[in-house]
Amino acid sequence: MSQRVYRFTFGPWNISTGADPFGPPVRPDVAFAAKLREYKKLGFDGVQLHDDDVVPADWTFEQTKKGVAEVKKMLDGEGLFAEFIAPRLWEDPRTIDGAYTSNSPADREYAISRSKRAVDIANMLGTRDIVLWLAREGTYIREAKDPLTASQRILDAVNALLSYDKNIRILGEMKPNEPMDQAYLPTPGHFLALCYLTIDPARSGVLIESAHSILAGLDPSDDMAYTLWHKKLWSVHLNDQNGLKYDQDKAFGSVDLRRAFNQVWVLERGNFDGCVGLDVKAMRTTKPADQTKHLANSRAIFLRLLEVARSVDAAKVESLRADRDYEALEMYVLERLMGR
Ligand code: XUL
Ligand code: MN
Repeated sequence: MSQRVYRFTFGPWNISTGADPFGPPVRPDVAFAAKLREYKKLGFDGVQLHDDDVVPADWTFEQTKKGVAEVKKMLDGEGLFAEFIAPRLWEDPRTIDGAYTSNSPADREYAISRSKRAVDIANMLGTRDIVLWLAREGTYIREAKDPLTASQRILDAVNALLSYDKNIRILGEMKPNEPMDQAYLPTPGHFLALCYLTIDPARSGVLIESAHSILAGLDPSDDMAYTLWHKKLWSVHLNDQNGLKYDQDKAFGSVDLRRAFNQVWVLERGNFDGCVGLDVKAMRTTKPADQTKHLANSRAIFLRLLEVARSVDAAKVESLRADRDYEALEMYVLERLMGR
């Protein structure tokens, strides 16, 4: 039986002030350095970063180089590695109408150059992975952009980054809606198809977030299985989601333990060797002293479900499948989940 050791990561945004669209922060801001000190204590190995989690986006190249070197020193000091850099292409005024798919040529140019700068930061931090969450590549009204042109523009942007640096990998993190009404390339399957059209399919893959698949009405473990089968699942954002509403980023397994189990089971069976990233939010009601509990809990649930996955009797599962006795198979899975 496999005894692979998983590496756990999360982003600094997962320790947050609790602000939401309807109310202000309810917890004091935690400094970046203080957040980094929490990682090892919580059992995490690496950090996922937006470009501007590392250094402000408007710094010159010289300032950037110096700032990134300082962050690298902080990471090294904590024994942490940077898993990926994600250009934050959704806050600057020049990304109001989208980044790569904006109708403004100048704004599209801004998005590409900011993404190239994220590649530079990745190199300085010693990671080759660039995550693209295409937050604003979509529309509020369908007629606002031409979807044929938009698809080509996303492909052109990915190609521009792949040719800018021959070593980096691009991981698309797809989400069907929010902030846009409807996103282009709304699922991992859509981005996967684009991967094969890029100038280097071997360096084009996906990061799958559980909640994003659920929002698309899909089962996250099936999305993971499909992309694992393509050998293109290079990272995950595990979390949970209570139905079709805003992106909730709930603690992993907190809504549907069986759905969470199926994700862990497929990652284990599929020999997933990326990092186990958790993209989870503390509840707004959480007191400052407890603001990392959701991270520790999500990791603990993953490890508990891993024990369950490793205890599954594969021969028994196969024989129940062969016998088409799915009632017994379901009961077997539920009993394993209840510790029997
Ligand atoms: C958005 C989302 C982001 C990305 C990082 O829904 O999941 O946090 O994971 O940019
Ligand atoms: Mn995410």
